Amino acid sequence: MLMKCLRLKFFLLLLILSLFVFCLNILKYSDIERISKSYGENGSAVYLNDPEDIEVNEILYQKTGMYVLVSEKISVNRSIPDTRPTICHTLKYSKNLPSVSIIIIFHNEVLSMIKRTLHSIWNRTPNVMIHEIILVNDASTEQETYKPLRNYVASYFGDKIKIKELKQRSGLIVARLEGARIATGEVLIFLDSHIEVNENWLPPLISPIKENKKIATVPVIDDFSSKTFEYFKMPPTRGAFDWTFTFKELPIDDEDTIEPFQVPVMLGCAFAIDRSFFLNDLRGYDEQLEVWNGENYELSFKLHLCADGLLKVPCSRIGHTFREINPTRVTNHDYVARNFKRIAEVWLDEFKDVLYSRDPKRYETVDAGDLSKQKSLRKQLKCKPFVYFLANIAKDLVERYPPFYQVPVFASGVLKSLSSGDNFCLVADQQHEASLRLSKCDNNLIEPKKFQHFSLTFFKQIEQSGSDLCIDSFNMRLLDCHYEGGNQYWKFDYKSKMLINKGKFCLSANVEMKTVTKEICNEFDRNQKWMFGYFNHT
Ligand code: UD2
Ligand code: MN
Repeated sequence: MLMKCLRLKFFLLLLILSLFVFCLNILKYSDIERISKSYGENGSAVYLNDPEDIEVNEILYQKTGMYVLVSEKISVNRSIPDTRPTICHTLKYSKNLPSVSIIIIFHNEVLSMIKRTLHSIWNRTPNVMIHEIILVNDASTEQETYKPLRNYVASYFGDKIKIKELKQRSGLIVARLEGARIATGEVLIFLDSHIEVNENWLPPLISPIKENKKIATVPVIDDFSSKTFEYFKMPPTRGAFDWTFTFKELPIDDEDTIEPFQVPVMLGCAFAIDRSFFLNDLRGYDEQLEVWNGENYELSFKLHLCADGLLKVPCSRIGHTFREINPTRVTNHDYVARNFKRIAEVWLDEFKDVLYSRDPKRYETVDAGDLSKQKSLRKQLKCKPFVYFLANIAKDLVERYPPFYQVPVFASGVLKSLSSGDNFCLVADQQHEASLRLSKCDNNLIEPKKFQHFSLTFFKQIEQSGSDLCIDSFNMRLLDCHYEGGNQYWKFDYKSKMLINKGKFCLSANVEMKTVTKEICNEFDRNQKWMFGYFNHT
């Protein structure tokens, strides 16, 4: 009897439970119904009808660069289209990915947009992967506006979200560093405060960092309108710049690729990097960069020249809105020129003059400040010369935005030995591994026969003209030009007339044997002195 009663009770309990689940489902569906009728779902555009709203909205736009009333109409949990290539849906990622600290900085940003940024992360990220989210308020001026934020995040997201208030306006570079310093996750993710992350954005973004800590990764950046908030899918591109340091994009060969690929520079609004690598090895950003702009170049150059580079991950996507009017700018001095000059002085080598030549007055008058810390960091990390970046990572940047109006060769024609009065020139067969010899110089010193025709190129390689072969100091033969400096990097010293490799070896003629070798440089050795048929002095 007792058993029967218990069984009945059990069934009743089960029935009540099923009813409860059923009701919950109905609620859930009606919720979806409600949301699908609300504004901006699936990333669609939203417009205002009420003339009064439209007027207020325009006033707020001038202040914030966004249609504030439109943003407020849209749910913080709105859906956006999944813009990933379809193959991404089937990829599997390790369960043991590093924990992440997400750092979001803001100064005077639209509150409803900050909230949507947070909710998009919350909704589209496996919760266990989020170690913490750190919001850094870079001393926004209308503090009252942001007061409710503390309670809001506590009630929606619990204690995973921390807010750090900066006492004084520090600019986005220092604000990010302040966030990074209190972060305790293994990987840092830096985000702007007006973004919407897309489906499963995080695992693909940090997977490459689990494999190699000496890189940073960026997602493909989609765009949404700062007026209608319509969400647009964007193609994957390679970030680059022209010689005014304006951000530009270069194409990639295969837009459907899902493999992470190297890109020259990042935009800056979203990237992931190992915390210890960023703070301890790369020493974060140059802390003297002010307010906004340039830090994305600085970090990208460091990554390529001193570590293993910067990868874009096609399966990770984040929407960001670019504003035409920006409330975060400061107008009392040209901090952008100062930032650019700091970066140019430290990282650009001889190419800094290319940047300055585009606006000489601006750069002459601006003081870059003390650079000793940055310069010694570059030495300490044994970073490659800037030409490596141009030649290997951004070769098409040079083609599209030639640093010189015409990419020059520094010298060309015959390469004549000054060793004796015998008129001997360098010659080599036009083939891989060809050895270097001396023979009587062609009469035409500027346009000699092709086996005697060499150029000291823009990339400081001695190329046999018309071939893709370069003098390689490894075995002193012609090898395929590799644009990576090292054995193929030759500096011509005008004064001593020596061609110097790796700072110590010099191209040397042996007139008796009719051969060419590398010897330890010696200014007094006539065999090490050379002359090109033609020098380009521009
Ligand atoms: C881009 C980047 C941005 C940054 C910048 C270069 C994208 C899409 N955005 O400009 O991340 O790399 O280039 O510096 O890649 N902020 C502060 N304090 C300030 C100024 C700005 O906290 O003094 C915040 C601001 O609220 C925002 C973030 O920094 O969350 C980036 O500023 P932005 O959105 O004005 O920069 P954006 O997107 O035009
Ligand atoms: Mn932004």
